[in-house]
Amino acid sequence: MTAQDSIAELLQEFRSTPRFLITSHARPDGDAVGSVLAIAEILDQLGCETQIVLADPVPAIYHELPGVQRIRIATTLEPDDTPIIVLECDSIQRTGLQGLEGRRLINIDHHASGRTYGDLNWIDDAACAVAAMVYHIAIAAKVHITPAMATCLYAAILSDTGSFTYPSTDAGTFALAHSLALHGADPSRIARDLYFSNPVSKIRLLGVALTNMQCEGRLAWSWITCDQMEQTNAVAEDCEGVVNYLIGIAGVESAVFLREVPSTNEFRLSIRSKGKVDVAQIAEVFGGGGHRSASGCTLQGPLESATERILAQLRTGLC
Ligand SMILES: [Mn+2]
Repeated sequence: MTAQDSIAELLQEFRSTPRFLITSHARPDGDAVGSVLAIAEILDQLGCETQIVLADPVPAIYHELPGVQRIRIATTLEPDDTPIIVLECDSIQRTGLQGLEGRRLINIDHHASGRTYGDLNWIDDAACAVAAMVYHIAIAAKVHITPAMATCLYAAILSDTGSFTYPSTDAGTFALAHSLALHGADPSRIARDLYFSNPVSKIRLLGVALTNMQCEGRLAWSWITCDQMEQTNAVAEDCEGVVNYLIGIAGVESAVFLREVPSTNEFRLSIRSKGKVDVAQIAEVFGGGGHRSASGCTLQGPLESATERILAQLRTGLC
């Protein structure tokens, strides 16, 4: 099915259904937050009632996005027959929500590890962000791209392309950014909210993570324990982006950052690659997923064994 066919199928669904519940993945990132807000606004204009539910709170750097107060945090959905639009999730487990089983699901995703678990599925692993797919839906639906919608989509694309640096960034990405700026997205204002509004805890935590860093040939890795989180007064979202400093080292091909999850024996991993190693595949070995150059998964502790298991996979990938 072509993208046009997928969009036509989605629009038919949107125009014939009075209400939708919209969700995205647990520990939402910029693409998750920006895309749920933008698609909610498209559906408003199409006359649908919507509610947005996420399993985890919106990170502070996205609190300025227009409409963010519409997002409700819950981990269990009431039994109901409202169809659910699931954005940016390669499986229903990724939502972190209970109660999706048996519901009508509309799956819109761009992960290499994406699965067709929905009743309708549009998966485009070439899309730089789900927000880019949402933009194409807005154009096809002929809705008005408001400054609010443009801001949410631009913020999502800015964060999901690593500020226009990942391999998915091409001329089309800039055409999209150009259009969104014309429709009222303010690039410097959005960059200030995303990159120049960090809590001091995040910078202190970064200091500890960089002190922990190990570098061996083409591999770099680091970690943060629960004790170190407490010492720096940090919260889980402060760990976002630490891995990018590791992959930023000259000669490093793959990098991994491990964060200890409180009250479990688990570590949450962020994995990056400059392209030689497909880290989506490696994350899938451990039940995770993502993109060729950016992925994540969860491993059982202790730290030493979790580190050894992921490094063994990354070393094999580099051979
Ligand atoms: Mn994304």
